[in-house]
Formats: sequence, C-alpha cells, structure tokens
Amino acid sequence: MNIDRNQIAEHNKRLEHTQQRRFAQLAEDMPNIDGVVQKLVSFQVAIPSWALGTGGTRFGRFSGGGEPGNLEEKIADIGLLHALNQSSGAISLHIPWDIPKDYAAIRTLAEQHGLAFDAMNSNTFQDQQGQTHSYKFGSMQHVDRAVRKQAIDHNIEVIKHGIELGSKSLTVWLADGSSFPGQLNFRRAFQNTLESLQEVYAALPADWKIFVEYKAFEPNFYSTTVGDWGQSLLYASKLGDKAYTLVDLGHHLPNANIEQIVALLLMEGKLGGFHFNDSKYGDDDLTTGSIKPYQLFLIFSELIEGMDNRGMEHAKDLGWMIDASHNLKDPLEDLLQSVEAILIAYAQALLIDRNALNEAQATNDVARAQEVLQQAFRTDVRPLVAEARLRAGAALNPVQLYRELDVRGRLVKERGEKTVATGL
Ligand SMILES: [Mn+2]
Repeated sequence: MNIDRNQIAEHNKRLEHTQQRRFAQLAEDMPNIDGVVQKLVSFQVAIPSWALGTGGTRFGRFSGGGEPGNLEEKIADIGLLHALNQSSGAISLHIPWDIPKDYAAIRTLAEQHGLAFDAMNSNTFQDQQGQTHSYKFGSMQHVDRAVRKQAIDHNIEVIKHGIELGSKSLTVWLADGSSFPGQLNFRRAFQNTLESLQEVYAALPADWKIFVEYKAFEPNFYSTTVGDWGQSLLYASKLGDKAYTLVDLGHHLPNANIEQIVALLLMEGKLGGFHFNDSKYGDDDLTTGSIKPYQLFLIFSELIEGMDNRGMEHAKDLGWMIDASHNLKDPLEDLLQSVEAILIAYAQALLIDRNALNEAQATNDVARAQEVLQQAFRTDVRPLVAEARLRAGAALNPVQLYRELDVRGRLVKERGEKTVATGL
C-alpha cells in the first residue's frame, strides 16, 4: 500500500488550525524559530530492517499480522513511515537477513520511497545454515584462526553488498565475550579481535567508515570483548581514521552517564554513530523517550554542543539510527513514536540558551545552570516538530493518520495474518 499526498493534505487540513495557533504561541518567544524548524526538517533517523517485525524475548515471540516477509516489503514499510513523518529517510540493512537478489531493483525501490542506505550491519552472533564454523565461543576473538577468518570474510562480504547499494559505513557489533571467569584470556581475546578488525578495515573503501559498537553484557554475562566505550575507543584508535565508536543507548550498565561519554568521544573526533532506544534495566529495546526523556535531552544537549564545537553538521556527520525490537506494540507505530521522541529531544536541546549556560558554568552558578537546562527541557516543543513535518509535506500527527488509514489492517489484508519478518 502507499500513502498519497492527498491523504496527508486532507489530514493536515483538519489539524492545521490548532497547529497554527500553538506554533504562533511558541514563535512569540523565539526569534530564531524558523532556523530551529529547518534543522528539524533536515534531521533524518535511519530505520533498521529488523525493527519492522515484532521482536521476541528469549521466552517467546508473539508475531503481529502483516509483517514484511522480504526486503522489498521492509523497504515498503519504511517508505510508509517516511511518507508519514518525512524524518525516516534511510534504511539500515542486516546481512544475512536482507541480502538483495537484484541490487539495481532494490536501489530503485528505495529511491521511489525517498530512502537512502545507511550503515550495513554484519552478523557473527548467530550461526547460519550451512556455515562451516560455529560462533558459539565467539567470532573475531575466537581461539581458532579459521573461525576468525570466517567472521572477517563475512564482514568483507557485507561491505561488498553495501557498496552495491550506496551505503558508506559498516557497523560491527560483536557478541564475543565470556560467561564464566577463566573462560577467556582477556588480552588474547582483545588482540585477536583487533587483528580481525584490522583485516576488515583494510577492505573498507576510502570514503567508508567502520563503527565499533560496544555492549556491557548479554549474550555473554561475565565479560564482553567490546564491553564499553573505553574498549571501543581503543579499537577505533588503533584501527585508524575511518574507525569510530558507536554508542547504543541500551548497551550501558544502569545509570551510566551517557551524555558525558558522548561529550568526550566527540572531543576526540571518535564518535561515529548513535543507536536510539530506551530502557529501565539493560538492553530493553523500549521505545526511545518512553522511560528517560530527560536523559535523552541531556544527551542531545552534549551532541549539539560537541558537534557545534567541531563544526559538524547535525543531520549528516553522525549516523543516527533507531535500534530497538519491541515485543508488544505494532512495530510501525512504535517507530513513529521513537522518531517523534528523538526530534522532541533534539528540538529541546536546540532551545538551550548556550550563552547563559556558559556563563553559569564559568561562575559556578549551579542553580542557574539547572534553570537554563530545564527551561529548554520543559518547553512543549511538539508544535515545532509538527511544523517541521508540515513544511516537509508530512502528516501533522503521523500515528493518528496511521490509525485513520488503518495501515496495519491493510497490510494484514495484503500480506496475511501469519507473516513473520526475517530477523530476530
Ligand atoms: Mn545497536
């Protein structure tokens, strides 16, 4: 199914009067409001191909109806999201779940939906059918060179798929680690991993980046070979200029100060990408902004401060992606909510009075610093984000229109009640 411009225009017409009133109210106190709206229009968040089906837990999976059964349908789903919000203009593929059969056809299909190909993702955390060696005891860290070689070759194959599609980056997330003390020699595991990454790095085209994603625990529960930002930064620094650290919000120990991590990685020029989600306990894969919206705002505050300090372009110079696999909601509604939460946090952070904050910091005025931050955070910026959508030709209220058009019902009719998306 497709959502056409008339459906969006008709929906917007009904909501436009209220929107105009709310936006005008905000504009009264904001002389640079159009600049903020323009930044919101430009900001795009990539959707991972594995977020379009209902996620499971290790106890079970309750699939929803009408899930995309192949890459073409996944692209169509992201096309629907992008038509609704004009902020989801990129897709991030996972190999081997999404190997294209016909590159040119897939590129054309993505273009028709206004989608670019974001980072490619490799998979050495599962064994695939017919695979020679098992990743049960790790991939790039493995004690057996033959297993490491298999993992290296797989990553190089992923780069080749990416080149055909016009992607410019590879994200490597390794499940490598150990679950019991004594299982692993930490130093040798690190060195094996580094050498493996170096071979992948050597295969990167000149204009590509490699993102080294870290995770504190799970699936291994005693040690992870890329366990935190320090370890990721070590790999990225040793690899070279094309290697960066990738921060996934859910991959930290509870209460980690992620905003500080972001600030220091940006200072070092080593922050490459960002995965959004939210959590109460660990890697919970909950909707971005659903649990800790203030933390998300503080992270965006550091992202903007750090990127501006380096003269980076917010929309283009970092890889922005949602990484969540929700098990209760309609995945498309969840993704619309996630993108909305990201844009809200970004908009709030853009409103921070930087001069006042700098002055408060320079004079140790702690209370004033808090006032400045919370003034921005407590501003209801939803009319700003909606205005950006209106100007970009998207729907004023994407979730509402999604329901009005009964998108899920129509997808179920097209694809069936019992489809299961490839992936997790
Ligand atoms: Mn991730």
